[in-house]
Amino acid sequence: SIPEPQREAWKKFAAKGFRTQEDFEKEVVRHVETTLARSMFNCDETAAYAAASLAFRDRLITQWNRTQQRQTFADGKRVYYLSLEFLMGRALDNAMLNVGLKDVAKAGLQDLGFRIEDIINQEHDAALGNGGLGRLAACFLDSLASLNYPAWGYGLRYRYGIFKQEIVDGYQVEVPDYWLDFNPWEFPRHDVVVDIQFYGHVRKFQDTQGKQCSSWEGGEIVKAVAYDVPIPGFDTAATNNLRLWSSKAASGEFDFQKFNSGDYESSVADQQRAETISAVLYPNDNLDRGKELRLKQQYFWVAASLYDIVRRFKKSKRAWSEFPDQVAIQLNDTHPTLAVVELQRILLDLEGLEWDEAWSIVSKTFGYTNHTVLPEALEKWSVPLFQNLLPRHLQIIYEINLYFLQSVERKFPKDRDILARVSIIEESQPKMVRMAFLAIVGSHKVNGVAELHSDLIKTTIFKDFVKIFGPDKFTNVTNGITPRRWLHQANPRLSELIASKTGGLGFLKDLNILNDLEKYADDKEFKKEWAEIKYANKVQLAKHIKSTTGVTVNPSALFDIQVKRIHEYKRQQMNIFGCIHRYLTIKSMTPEERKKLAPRVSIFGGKAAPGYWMAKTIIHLINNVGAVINKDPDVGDLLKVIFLEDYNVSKAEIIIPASDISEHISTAGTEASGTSNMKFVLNGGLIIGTCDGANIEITREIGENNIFLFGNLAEDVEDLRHAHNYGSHTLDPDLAKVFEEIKKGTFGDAGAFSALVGAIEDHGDYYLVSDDFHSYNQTQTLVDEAYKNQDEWVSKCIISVARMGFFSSDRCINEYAESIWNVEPLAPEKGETDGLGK
Ligand code: NTF
Repeated sequence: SIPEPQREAWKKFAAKGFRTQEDFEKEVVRHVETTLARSMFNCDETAAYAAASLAFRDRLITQWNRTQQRQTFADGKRVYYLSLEFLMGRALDNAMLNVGLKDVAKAGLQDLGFRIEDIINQEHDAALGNGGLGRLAACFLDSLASLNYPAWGYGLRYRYGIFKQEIVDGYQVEVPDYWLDFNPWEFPRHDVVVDIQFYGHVRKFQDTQGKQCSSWEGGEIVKAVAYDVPIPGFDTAATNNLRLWSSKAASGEFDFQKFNSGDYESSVADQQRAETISAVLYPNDNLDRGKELRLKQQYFWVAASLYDIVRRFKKSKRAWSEFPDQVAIQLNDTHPTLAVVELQRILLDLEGLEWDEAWSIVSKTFGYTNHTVLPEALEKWSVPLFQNLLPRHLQIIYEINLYFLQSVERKFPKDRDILARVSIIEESQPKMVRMAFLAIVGSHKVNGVAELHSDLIKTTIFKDFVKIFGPDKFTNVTNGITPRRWLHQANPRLSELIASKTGGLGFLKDLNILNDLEKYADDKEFKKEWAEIKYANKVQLAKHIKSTTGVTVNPSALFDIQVKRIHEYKRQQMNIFGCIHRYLTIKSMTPEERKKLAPRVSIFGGKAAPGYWMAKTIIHLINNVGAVINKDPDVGDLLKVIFLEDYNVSKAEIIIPASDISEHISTAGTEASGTSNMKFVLNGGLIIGTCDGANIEITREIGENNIFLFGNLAEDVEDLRHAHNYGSHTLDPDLAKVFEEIKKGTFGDAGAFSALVGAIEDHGDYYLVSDDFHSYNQTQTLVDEAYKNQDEWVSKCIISVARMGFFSSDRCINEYAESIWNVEPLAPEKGETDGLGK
């Protein structure tokens, strides 16, 4: 660092963020003319976006510097959130709003000849995630910064995020998402590079004191390079860091020795092999495929992150025993579970601690969040694969398991079966490492993400572990969403209306303030403004639908939306069968009867994993059904079926504020929480849903009169499945008619959909579509009726929004901080906040 006498100069010339419109414009022009080497004669919208982003990035990074200095100086406990996915979406709008300078930017851009909306729309989504799990991580980062927690996110800098979805002839086609062409939001840290080892072997030896030691040797080295993304808090100068690792060949560009000896191709191949590690996000949601490259990604990311965390801790020169007082690491699902093993290895092999001492530090440091009970999503890695890639880690896992099983045996000496059930190693062919069990054993707290889900993990998949560790190790933290992005940014007019009635934007920091809205639930004037905003949002979505699909929809119709990853357990198939049922009903009606119907637009969106054939079939059916219904003159405006291509975060910001009703209709007990349910209600839409995940708590909060619940309960699912397979399984009569229509070829070649129909008719109907179909349609009829009474409908929406305070991710982060991490916020000093615009 700079010696004391010279620091005055540094202080005098310290970089400052702009505050005024004039300063903002100066910064934009400077970036256009210098950083981008352009001028007013060739500054297009892309360049203007780049320059505006760089102006904000400069501002954020000065705040970031101060935040980091303050945290280092305070020397308190930090949180590290390890997630293989961060589904951030766009950054510019978010930065402008969180810093409080959107108005300044808007005026400044206008003065320079641009419309702010056009500039915002230039940005490519940062789509480093699949769905709910990755978006939750992004909401958490926003809350951590907004609440001034000293926290870092650690992830991978994929060159390709989740694929772009195109619909061609009704089929999903995947196109690579190369998003790094120009990304002004990241800072490469070419000085923060970590060597990561793979393969090799373990050498055993005795040290000078005669102690048995192990050393991991040989194999190959790949470099991890840090890229930092500043995370601005809302209405605070605190700016946290998201550190993403990128892989690079250890030998630099390529191997010169090989190159000089004429082996050009293989020298480049080595480099490419190294870069492959962080090349692409695996596009599976709620599914584990066990590919070696995925395990490589996990170790690469975990080892680099831990190296960083340990290095930071060692600077403070504290005793190792204080590590858990300085460091809390949260495992976002089992993907980073290797961190448990890596920290044990560092303490044991590199720092020379004894096993018990090391293990006591490790198991106090980690917390594990489970996000699913679906068996196909629970990670397992084959032992031979592990042995080859991470031989030392496998040894440590075996040792962890040995001590763990010994403790279980001491506790339950008479129960022989329990050992096989809870062993971290599954005795299959080949043997498998059960990552969730490893995560439980290596953490001090395990949490589910909604009440029902947290109860389910305790009574089903982790039942034995509750017996072993006691119930206190298991807890619930119901998910939340950031109101900054999901209300203020996505629905600016609604946010403004709420602000006008609740005394400003304070509700964005304390969402319980929304309670104040309840007294307007019967206020005529307020309801009118409310309804106008909803209508305007629907007009905006209708335009998007027109421009992307060519279909005209009536903004006065009921907009019924289901957007989320396509999955059998989420039951988009039930929704589209419901649309067919509605279509058949309309066709069978007289024109007089039709006049009484409420017009509806059924809107679907979401990606199918590229290898998930059934999910792709569902997309195909939705598109084919739309193609028939949308041009049937008997139907007209009464029903339209739309599939929106390439659902992502920035599209969600247009879609969610435009819903009247949205569908959260998973088979009870399968959706751990769901988070879009919260976003839809917060934006003044009602929901139709099953008693699953967070729907249950949403009902508790907003009242059962304000939600349309239907279907079988989680506690009955097992018996129903059993009855399908061993008893008699009669198909719901309405569903039978729907299937008949599909088989007739009304929606194209029936053969294309035979597996989808067969799964229900002949193969056990695992997701209970037939069992819930009647109650689903009945409830949709109730929705139709309720929607006809607009006055009451709007009141329901207002009351629901007023009661949504609980679902802020701020509440959620405060719960983690208090009950799992034991960390305190560290607010910026007064002067630091002064830089913020209002
Ligand atoms: C998802 N889990 C769940 O399926 C959602 O219900 C939940 O809202 C989100 O996590 C966030 O908690 C997964 O994606 C995974 F990976 F666990 F399968």
